Amino acid sequence: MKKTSQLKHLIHSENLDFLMEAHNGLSAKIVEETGFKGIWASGLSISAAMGVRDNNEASWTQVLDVLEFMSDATSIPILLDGDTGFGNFNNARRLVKKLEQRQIAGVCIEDKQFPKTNSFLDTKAQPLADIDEFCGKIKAMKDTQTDKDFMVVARVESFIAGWGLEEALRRAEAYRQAGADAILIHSKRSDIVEIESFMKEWGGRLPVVIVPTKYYTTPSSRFQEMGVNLVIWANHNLRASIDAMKKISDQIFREESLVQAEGRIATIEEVFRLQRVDELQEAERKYLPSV
Ligand code: SPV
Ligand code: MG
Repeated sequence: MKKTSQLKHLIHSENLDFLMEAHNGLSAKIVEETGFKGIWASGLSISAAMGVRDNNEASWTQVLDVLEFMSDATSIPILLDGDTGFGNFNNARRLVKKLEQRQIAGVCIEDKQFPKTNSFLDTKAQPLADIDEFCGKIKAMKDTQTDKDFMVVARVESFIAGWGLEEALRRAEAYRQAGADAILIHSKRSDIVEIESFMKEWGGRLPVVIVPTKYYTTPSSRFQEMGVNLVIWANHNLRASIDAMKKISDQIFREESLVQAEGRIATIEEVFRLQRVDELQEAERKYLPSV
């Protein structure tokens, strides 16, 4: 099945499905090997891995380069965190064109303003996009895609920006009418009060995607009961790698030796395996002149 159709299926199936975050080719491969059926190409994680902030400091083509490696390395679908679409409708539709060329299965855009700010940063109010402008962006993206199964997910940031349920529903309905394939409803509360209230009133008009980073103590069975279609584990490979890198750097720095470190990290052979060195060796036997 095409990657777009795989993602469409995950979004539409009755079962609760999960996307796991990846931020480069290696992490994307690990996510696939683990058994996940799809990948979240997280804006936070990709920017952090590049050493910059989640404020569109990395250009959209730099993000595209990372995605190309992720897509080439895997056969499961990737949903890109497309932030605000990197500009107006015109930038967003060009993004769709370039994503399709790289076999990216879908993109999520959020109704904030460029340059965006991470939803969990409390530094200042997060201004929302004008509804009509955002609807025009969704329409332009849907009109641009050439694969009918490419997914455009509209992310509603009303709760994040301090608005109530009414505003969230008004926006989600407008985005549905503009042609969005699914709604991502985001919340930074540590409980599911906002998500629950939205799910009740939304009534399954379109599939719903959630990101339970802050309400992580909620059992996934509860999400299924509420009628959520897709859950995104949004940044956990990045955070795991930060921890692992800090620990091993610290140990090697202090001990000025590799003796204790060696047994605590992946072997070089494992690196080769993940790079598919075996495939190249086989190709060399086939294509290089034998000596
Ligand atoms: C991301 O992973 O970059 C997201 C999800 O947008 S969140 O950080 O929860 O806003
Ligand atoms: Mg993001």
